[in-house]
Formats: sequence, C-alpha cells, structure tokens
Amino acid sequence: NSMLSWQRTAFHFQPEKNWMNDPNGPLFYKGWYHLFYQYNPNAAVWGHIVWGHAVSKDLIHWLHLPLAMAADQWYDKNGVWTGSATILHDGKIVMLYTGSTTEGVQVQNLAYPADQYDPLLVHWVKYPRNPVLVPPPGIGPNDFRDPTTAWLTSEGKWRITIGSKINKTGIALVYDTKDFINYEMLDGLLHAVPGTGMWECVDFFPVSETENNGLETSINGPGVKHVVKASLDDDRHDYYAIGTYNDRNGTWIPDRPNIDVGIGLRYDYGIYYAAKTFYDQNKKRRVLWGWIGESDSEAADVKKGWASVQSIPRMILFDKKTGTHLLQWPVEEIDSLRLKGKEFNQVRIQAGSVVPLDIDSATQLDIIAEFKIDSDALEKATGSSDASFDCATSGGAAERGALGPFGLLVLADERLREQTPVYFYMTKGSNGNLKTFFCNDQSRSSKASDVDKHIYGSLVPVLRGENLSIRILVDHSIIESFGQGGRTVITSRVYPTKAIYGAAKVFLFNNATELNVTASLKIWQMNSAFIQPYPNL
Ligand code: DQQ
Repeated sequence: NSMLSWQRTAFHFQPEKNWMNDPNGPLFYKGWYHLFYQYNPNAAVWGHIVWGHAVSKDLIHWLHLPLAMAADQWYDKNGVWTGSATILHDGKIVMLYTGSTTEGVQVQNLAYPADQYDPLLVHWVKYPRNPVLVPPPGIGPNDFRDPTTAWLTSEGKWRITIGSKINKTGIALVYDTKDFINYEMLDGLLHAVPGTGMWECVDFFPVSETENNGLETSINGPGVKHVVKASLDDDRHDYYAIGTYNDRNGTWIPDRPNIDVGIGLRYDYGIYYAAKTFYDQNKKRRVLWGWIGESDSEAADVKKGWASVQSIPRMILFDKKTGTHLLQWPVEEIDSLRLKGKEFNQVRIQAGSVVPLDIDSATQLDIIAEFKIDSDALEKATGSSDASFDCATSGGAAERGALGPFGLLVLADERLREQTPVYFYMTKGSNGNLKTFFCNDQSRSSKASDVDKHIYGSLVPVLRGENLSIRILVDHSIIESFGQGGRTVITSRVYPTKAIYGAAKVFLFNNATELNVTASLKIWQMNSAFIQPYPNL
C-alpha cells in the first residue's frame, strides 16, 4: 500500500499503528522524557481509549513501552482519558487522569508508578479508592475532565484546575489538596468565558517576563505572568491568553479582555488540539506537546491503519517584544536530525514569479527563510480595501494583492499541480496601517477529493525593523510552520498524490503585484528519527 504508507511521518512521534489523540502526563524523570498518550490499541479511529507510553532521551528518538494504563476498573472502564503528572517534593510522581465510568460519568482518578526506582516507569498502580473526585453539584456528568499538573499555593497546598462548562460558558474549576486523595473545591473559578462551551485539556502555567528560560509550574511572583489555555470542544482549537493569577483565591484574569481564552489567540491556526505543557527541569524550559489529527477521511485512516501524530515538542516562552504573544519553537534537539544543508542567499523573487529551489529530496525538511521587502514599495502602496483580509476566507495563494502573498510552496510537484503555499500576505488599510498575515493554503495540496483543503492562518505581529521570517518542518504528510520566530504557528496535514518521494519539490513564490521580495534560506534534509519498540522488555 505504497500510496498510503508514504504519508507516515519520519520524525514526528506516532505509535506503530492505530489511533492516538491527546498527549498525557509528559514529564522528565531520571534521565528519560516520558510521553503518555490517548490510544486505541484496536483500531485507527477513536474508541475504547487507554494510555500508550513511550520514552526518549532527547524528545526526538522514542522507544515504545507497554500500555501504561488499561480501562480495567469501574471508574475508567469506558476510557482512561486525559491527565497530567505532578512531581512532588520528594521526587515521587502522581498522575491524575479522567476516567469515564461504566455509566459514562467523568471522574478524576489517581495513579502512581509501581516502582519509583524504575526510570522507565513501566508499571502503574491505580489508587484503590478511586475516584478521588466526582462532578460537583451543578456540573454535568459529561462535563468534568482533564485535570492539570498541580502547582503549589503560597500556603503550601497543591492546586489543580479541571475544565468544564455551565450552559455555554466554558469554565475552569479549582481544587486544593494536600495528599491528592482529599480535595477542597474553591468557591471561585480560575476563569470563565461565556459562549466558549466545554473547556477540555485546560493548561495553566507561569511564564517569565524577563528571562529566556521556562518556569517550574509553581513559580509565582514579580516578573511572572500566567497563561491559561483551553481546548474548545465546540471548535476544536486550542486558545490561550496571558494574564494575572491571584494565589489567594485561585482566580486569573487576562491582561486584555479582548484577547481572552477562547476568543483571542490560538497556539496553532491549523490542525492542533488538546495540547499540554510540562516543565523540563533537565533543560529549564517549558515544553508544549500537541495532538495533530488527520484531515483525510476516516475510511482512509482505517485503510492506512493509523491516525494522528504528535507535534514536534515546542519550547514555549513569553514574547517580550510584543508583550501579547507566546513564542513557540521546535525544541533544539530537532536540529540533530539535520543532514545536508543548502543555502540560498538573496534570491530575488519578482512580483508574479515562482523560483524553484534545487534540493535533492523534499519530503523531510527543515527550512528557515527570511524575506526582505523594499520599504519604498510599502510606502508607495496605496491603502486598499484589503483591510478586511482573512486567510481563511481569502482566495489563498492564488489571490493577488499589492503586498502579497509571497513565501514558499512545499510538497509541490514539478508542474505545481499539487502544492501547499506557506506565506505572508500584507495589507495596508486606508489609514496607512500595515498588517501582516501568515497563512497555509491547502486548497491545491492534493488531487484527492476526500481530504480537507482549508486555508489556515492569522495575523502575525511584525515589529518595526524586523524582517519577515518563516521556519517550516516538512515531514511527509505534515507541515508545521512558524511565523516570526513562532508568534503565529500553523500546522497542516496534507495528502499529495503526485508530490511524493522524489517528486516533491520546494519553490519560492511571490504573487504580489507591487512588491519585489528577496529571500535568504537554509534548507536541511532531515534524517528519520528512531521510533521503535523498547528492545527485550
Ligand atoms: N480527549 C480525551 C478527553 C479530552 C479529549 C478523551 C480532548 O479527556 O477532553 O480521549 O481531545
């Protein structure tokens, strides 16, 4: 089945077969990174979910371990759902996860490693008196899931948050505990946003306003901001907001009410969901994992025998320059997969042209591109009706404006019958204000008809004096693209039929009518990661 096997990724984490969804309980322990994940061992579709488990020394090469937790108790018989790890003062680990009971009620359960001296954490024990939390009064039995990693209050208690909803208002409930067995629900909510529906996989973590390292989850104080992320069940996107946390009553408010959780910024404007961060004490950074689903048909998933990948783990930081955005960037270990690199310096891309880039093979790539545009042209451009531009509703890379689109075509065949443009599109309002959008256009990504062909994207902040920059990781059927150092990120799943194997190419393009662009790039072939069963276990 070579048509379909070509879509399997080479350096993104995925199980050997069948269905995967949310990342669960990521942590670093005794020299190993652990990733647990929502897994259906019996089919390539979501269903009876258990916890898969894999370990890595570097977040890139992975060894599959046996299932960590099966659905074998009344309190998780219907599914061992999403959860998070907390590392206690004495270095011991506790795992809190949602179980869907025999009756389909969502409850929170406690589990811990059977042997804390085993660096691989192969065996897990469920607390015999689970569940430790059931839906509180006023909360629906199906609206209570995905406990976070715990953080410390100033009083020395542990605190967690759990996503829910009341009518159409998405909420995050807060609980304090000393022992992870007995909990006290706080009167207030961490946060609530009307109209956003059920909040899945809530995440809550500090970011530093001053330093370039990540913060351990319990850190609070001057120079620290807190991020709330919710995965909106209604629209299947991950939204975050940056704000201020109040330790005393366990509430949080966004810095800017118009960029609140669920109505403002997204981690990713493509296909990316149920993300979760963890603090990596090994490298003093906060690392973000996200589930990247398929956008072909379910029938195709069944045929190929697998569905979903995890994103390349991303380091996450507060963007000091904008003060409004987070920065996401592939962890530095990904650079170790870079093979032969090729540089292209100052390539001029005239308005209305396509420039092929001569590289050997273009299915596993890391691309870094910087674009210079002449500021004269920006000055001269007349303010246009482009002011209401939106990647999603635009005509994509084929729609010509004065100042865009320009960028790269990846997973493109020689004759451009298939291509996925990753590009900028600038607009100038009648007030003279420039705006820059970062988009992915999947409309011509495949000749196949049963795949998603949306155009993705959003505004990306560009500060005075900055060149425009893009980083793209191409891995067979996945394109992860980072605009302006990771201020705006877009992940696409694409399923070409012609731009595969040696036929896949990369081009620069400039479809603007009034703008010449100069691009400088570095493109690396990427090695495959070693992702195999743990030997002789
Ligand atoms: N996936 C899990 C839930 C979570 C959802 C079930 C998000 O715990 O809310 O597989 O994708």
